[in-house]
Formats: sequence, structure tokens, C-alpha cells
Amino acid sequence: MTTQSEIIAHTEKVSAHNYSPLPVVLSRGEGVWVWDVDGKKYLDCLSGYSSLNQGHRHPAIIDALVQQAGQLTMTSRAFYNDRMGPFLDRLCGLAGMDMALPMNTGMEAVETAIKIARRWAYRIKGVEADKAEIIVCEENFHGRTTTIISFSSELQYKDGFGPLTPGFKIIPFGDAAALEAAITPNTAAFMVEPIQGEAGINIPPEGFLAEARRICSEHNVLFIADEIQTGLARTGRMFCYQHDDGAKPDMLVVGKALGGGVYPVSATLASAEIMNVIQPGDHGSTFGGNPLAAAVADRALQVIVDEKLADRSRELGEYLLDRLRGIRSNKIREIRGRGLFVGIEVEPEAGLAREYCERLVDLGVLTKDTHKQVMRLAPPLVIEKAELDWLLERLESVF
Ligand code: IF1
Repeated sequence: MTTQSEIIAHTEKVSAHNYSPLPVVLSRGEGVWVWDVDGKKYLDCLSGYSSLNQGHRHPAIIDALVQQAGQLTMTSRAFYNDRMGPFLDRLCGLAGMDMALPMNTGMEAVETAIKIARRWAYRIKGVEADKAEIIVCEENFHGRTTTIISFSSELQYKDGFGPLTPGFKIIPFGDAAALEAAITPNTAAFMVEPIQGEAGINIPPEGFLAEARRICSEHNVLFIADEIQTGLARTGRMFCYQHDDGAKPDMLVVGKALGGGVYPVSATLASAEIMNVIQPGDHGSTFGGNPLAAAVADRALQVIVDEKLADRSRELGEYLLDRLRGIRSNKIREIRGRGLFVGIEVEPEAGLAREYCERLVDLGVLTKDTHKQVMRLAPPLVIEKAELDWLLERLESVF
């Protein structure tokens, strides 16, 4: 029999070392649970970085996958297929947008938003060629293409990958005055995560998104929300910007749970006026909008609505936050979150968040640290209250 450490050693030999996974080898999943190759069961509190909001192998999504696999899997956009339209119609309806451009991964959808914003700046706003600027926030995470890392404030993400793409300005997250001050006649867009995930579940000050929306409108600047991680019910609303009145973006970027954890699907949404700056041949992707992706994503969205996952996330998230805040421990500096999107910041004197994640693996809980001191809790939104209680017992014991 092959042991987990043998599998890990073999994997490390043939795989690039671009991650340092926790030492567990998974081979099965169902709902909120996953099993390792030895049959040990774990509660998944990472959810594939929020791509499994509907849970592992949701039966309705697997059914859509299998059904579509028996019909047609791939067309390319050289032809129409009968699944893309209904999928985008459902997505646009949920988001209150006119049109969507389907891609595969999150970073592709972010790149799409950047290209649309620049094109819009030149063709509609009237910015001089090659002068467009996009404003982003410190500690942002929008993906890892060479352009996207160019505006990361994390040195590691860009170190040794230059030359970097110009045209971006960085302001402190949550600082509306800094946003207004950074805007020039060349500003095309402001792009922001409504809650910063990778930075450690950072929630902006009350009213920031609505204020940013207002400032963008006043200065004819596009407001872009990257909801790849916060969207699709994760924070207790279908989209996180909906927690604030009057914060609807001009462009919305979604991914991760759009594919229900079974297939990579992403999209960039906008009004027709904005989206129409893209014309045939300007942008695309071999796999974007393929019928298998569309069938899976259409069903993944239907599950979120039918099972009221946003309400579940909001109610269970309040319960989880309440109970976490009740844990008396000098190892915890702060608990923050919205819905089932929660960060536990560990006191630096009490060690690194990773050490706590490692102890939780032994107790049957899978989670992941971010930025050294923060443990992220983002279980599938189909989790039951009793399962949260089970999780809380284990969190109480490590803290
Ligand atoms: C990694 C974190 C999560 C994202 C937002 C775009 C993308 C992401 C707001 C790009 C991706 C990822 C990617 C993964 C780790 C991860 C992550 F730790 F960085 F913060 F989810 F929590 N916008 N997030 O969060 O989407 O191209 O990857 O599909 O890069 O290691 P992608």
C-alpha cells in the first residue's frame, strides 16, 4: 500500500514547488466532508478557496455535468452552442447586468475587466491612447498573470517576474478620500474586492463601497467589483456589494463557485454600453463559454438560489461569529467575517496560523492560513448547524 507520505514525496518530485500544502492526501469528497486515502474524514473549511460553496459533488451539479457530457462538451466560440445563452441569461439576471463575457479562471475574468475598462476609457471616456490608469487597493489579490501581479503590493508575487505592466495606482483599502485624490482625467476604473480575502478577510469601513461608487460616478470612472471570492452567496448575500445600499458596480467579476467546484468557470459582467466596446476578434478564449462549462455553471447558480445559500451563509455566519467571539483565548487577536467567510487572527506571540491549521488537520478539520497570522474559515454553505458545533469544539480545543 502507498502511504500518504510516499504520495506526497512522489508529488513533490514531479510537481513544481509553487505551493506548500498541508500534509494530507485527499481522494473523496461529499457535501462538507472529504476523506484522505486512508479513509480518515475531514470537515472542509476551505472549500477549494470558496469554489465549493454548493459543497463537494452536489448531486444536481454532477447530474448537469453527466447529462451534458452525454450531449456535447466543447464547441469553441467559432460556433454557437445551446447552453451558453441560458447560463449567461441566468447569471445576468441574478447580477442585474445586461451582458457577460465567459472565461474559465478568475484571473482571466480580471484580465477581461482590465481590457474592457481600458478600451472604454479610450473609446468612450476619451482618454489619450495608452494613458489609461486603473486604481486598486493595497494588499489586493486579483490573480497571478504578469499584468495582475504588476499591481500587487506583495513583493513575493512579482519578485523576478518583471518587466511589469504600467498603468496602475495603489491606494489604501477602505480609504475613500485616497480614492478621490488618486483620480485623474486618465482614470479608467477603480477595482476592488468588497472584502479582501487573501489579505486576511479584511472588511472595509462601513459605507466605503457606496462612497467609492459615488466617487466613481462623479468622476466618470468605472467601479469594478472583484467578487470571485466574495460572490455567489459566500458572505451572506448573492454578491457582497449588496450589503451596502447604492454600491452596485459597473463591472462585476465572478469565478470560483460559478463552476460549483467541478469545472473552472468565470465571467465578467457589465452593461451593454460598456460591454459593447468589445467586438468580434478583440478578446476571447478557446474554452470560455463551452457547453459543459455553461451547463455546470447554470446548475451551480440554480443550486445557490434554490437552496437559499445566501440566507444560510448569513444566518450560520452570524452564529459562527458569535460562538467564536465567545471563545476566551489569549491566542486570538481578532475574529472578523461576514457570512461563512471568517478570519481568525492569531496573536503573533501565540505562533503562526499555520501551526493551528496543522493541529486542526489531526482533529479532522481542513483550513488554511493566509498572511501568516490569519486562519481562514470558509466551509461549504450547505453546512449544517450541528457540523458547525462540531467544528467549534475543535477550534475551542486548539485555541
Ligand atoms: C492561488 C488566496 C483565495 C481571488 C480574487 C481573483 C482570483 C482570486 C478575489 C484569481 C484567487 C486564490 C487563488 C489561489 C489562492 C486564492 C486565494 F489565498 F490567494 F486568497 F481564494 F483565498 N480574485 N484566489 O481570490 O482567481 O485565477 O485563481 O481562478 O493563487 O494560490 P483564479
